[in-house]
Amino acid sequence: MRSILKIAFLFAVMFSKQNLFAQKIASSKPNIVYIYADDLGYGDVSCYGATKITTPNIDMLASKGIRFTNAHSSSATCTPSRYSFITGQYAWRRDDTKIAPGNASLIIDTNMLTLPAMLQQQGYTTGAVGKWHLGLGPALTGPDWNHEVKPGPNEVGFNYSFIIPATGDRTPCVFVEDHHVVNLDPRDPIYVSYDSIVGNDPTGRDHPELLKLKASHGHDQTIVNGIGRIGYMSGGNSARWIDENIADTLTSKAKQFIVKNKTHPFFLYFATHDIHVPRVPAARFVNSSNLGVRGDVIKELDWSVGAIYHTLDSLHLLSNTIIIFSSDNGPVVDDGYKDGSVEHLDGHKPAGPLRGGKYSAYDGGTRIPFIIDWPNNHTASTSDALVCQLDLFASLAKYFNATLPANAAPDSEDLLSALEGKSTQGRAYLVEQGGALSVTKDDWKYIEPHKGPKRNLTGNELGNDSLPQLYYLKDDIGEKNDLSKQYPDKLKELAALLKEIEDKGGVGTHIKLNND
Ligand code: NG6
Ligand code: CA
Repeated sequence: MRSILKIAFLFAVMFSKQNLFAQKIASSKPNIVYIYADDLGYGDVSCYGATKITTPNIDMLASKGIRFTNAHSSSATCTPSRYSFITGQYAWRRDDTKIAPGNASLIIDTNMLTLPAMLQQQGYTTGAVGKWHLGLGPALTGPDWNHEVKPGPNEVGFNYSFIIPATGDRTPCVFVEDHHVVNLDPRDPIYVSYDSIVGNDPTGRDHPELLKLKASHGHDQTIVNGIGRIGYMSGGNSARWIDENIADTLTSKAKQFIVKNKTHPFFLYFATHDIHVPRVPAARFVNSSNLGVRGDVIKELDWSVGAIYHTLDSLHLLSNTIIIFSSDNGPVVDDGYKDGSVEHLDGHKPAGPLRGGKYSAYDGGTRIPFIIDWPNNHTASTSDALVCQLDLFASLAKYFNATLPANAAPDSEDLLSALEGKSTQGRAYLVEQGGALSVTKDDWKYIEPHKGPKRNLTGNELGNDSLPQLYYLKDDIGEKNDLSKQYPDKLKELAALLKEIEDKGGVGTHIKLNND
């Protein structure tokens, strides 16, 4: 009897050890879900202080995770921010990373080690669902919409992709899944041009009477689904998206990716179309907020976040998944369509206390909501550490104790301790990109002189000035008091720092490729 008990005891120990071992493997390779909203501002969600709108699902992430108050996208527009996130390199180091047209060639070098490719090396299955906006197709010719659309996400580290090629307001208005336009009828090929009209589709310029959404600026080329776009297209009629269904389509593709990959580590890059223009929510979100259509698409975005969260929950994956929520740049209200957002603001401040928004060198351009919900963390915390989305590359490499090649992710810094909430120490300094570049260090912010206009055509403040500007963010988060005259030495010091960073060509953590 004794020996039977002994054997039973030994078995129990072995199994619990094995169990622990299994758990350890699981937690050293947690799933990573990166939810990347578009044009969502620092003040647009209730956990960052919005009072005229509630975002319960985004707030739920914050209630279990770390909410960063001084986190930045690398740029105040989409293409450069996404480029930096995926490559770990400041986009302004290259001059071809500005807002990309819908027929741009892939701007990421396929020989570069990207964040998703690094995760593939760690055994992850990687998927990109949603807005791409980093170009597609070979350098000289651009994308071939009617055959294989490549190179693209699948050539720079994603095993699976289901994407909006550029933006919701740019042609072609079709989804591309793993190299192919979804639902394309080969008898109705797609042609796209950003120079001259193609085919016979009406344009917003010539047929404004056909528009269900009028433009306030631009957006007067081919009409698709009653909306004038940037760029011309013809053909591909069976493949054209219906704007009202975009959030449902993307959310369901993201859910499918999670379900399909639930048994091994996965990385999901879920880049929503919300809340970019054209703002066209599904019928059930129309009037779901009190802030007009811009509020309604915030509600739709919040629903998408909840849908992803509940999918993970139903598959019992929450205890082994890192969920990160952020936005690619600051907010904009009028971004080229007369959709009533300006009229319905009702005192809501999309950038919260910050000055400027999308396109701006002021902090409203790049300081964005950034929440990390680590597995098995059940309390809310806040971090004021200065962090940037481009730091996730080196920080995740550190998480795996992986070493990167010397030339990989040159501007990404290992801030793992800060991102885990174990340290309050963020970056020593960060370069932010509006039109002008700026550098922030020890709460001082220097904005380089820039000849561009003070406001763009839709009235958004750009932060440009022919003279250099200096602000002390600790006392003046709204960048109201330019201290450049009072603190000439500080101005000089930061101007020199910015130049040094520009000249250096990347100062990130240089770690090598293999696991230690
Ligand atoms: C601007 C568009 C704007 C938006 C932006 C890109 C006009 C007047 N404005 O040129 O609507 O598409 O480009 O936004 O056409 S981003 O979030 O993808 O960077
Ligand atoms: Ca954007």
